Amino acid sequence: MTIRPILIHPDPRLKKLCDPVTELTDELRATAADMLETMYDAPGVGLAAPQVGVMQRMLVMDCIKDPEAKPRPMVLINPEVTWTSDETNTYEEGCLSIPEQYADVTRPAEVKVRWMDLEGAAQEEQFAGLWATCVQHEIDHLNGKLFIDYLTPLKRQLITRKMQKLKREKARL
Ligand code: K1U
Ligand code: ZN
Repeated sequence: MTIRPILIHPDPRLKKLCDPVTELTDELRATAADMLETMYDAPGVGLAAPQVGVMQRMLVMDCIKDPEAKPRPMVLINPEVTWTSDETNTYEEGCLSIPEQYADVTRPAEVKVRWMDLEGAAQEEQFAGLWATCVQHEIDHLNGKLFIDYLTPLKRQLITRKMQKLKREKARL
């Protein structure tokens, strides 16, 4: 398994609609394993394939934050939201592609999601709490949407300028 570099905003790949997965290949399984390792290393609770430059509809997540608890690594292929609650929840979100920037985002508090697992079996589950926020944040990535797209144009521009500066500084090292 390999820790892959995470793309930093702004990057055109983070704004693109990802393609559905049509075949469960060994390459896709290796990508999923690398994504989980990359997510745990970051550390993060989720990661979407485009964040590592893979333009396919796959995400990983594990929102068990307690280091004493058993981890629950999940791989979701072609995920689809099939139901959203009317109740909403506001969470101060961050993003591994927008390091050290956080902002409140309001989303449905609970969602039901259908996906295919790495064995090709259909799965459906209702998520709440951090799991619900995370899965929606990751599905947004597959649609080329970032959490800053929920902010005002001014706030989004401020964060984008900070990221451009960070990328220039990193390139100079
Ligand atoms: O997609 C990403 O960039 C990962 C992101 C997912 C996310 C989950 C929930 C709310 C917003 C964004 C993160 O994992 S940000 C890091 C994070 O939330 C975290 C990191 C370590 C421990 C606990 C949480
Ligand atoms: Zn993100």
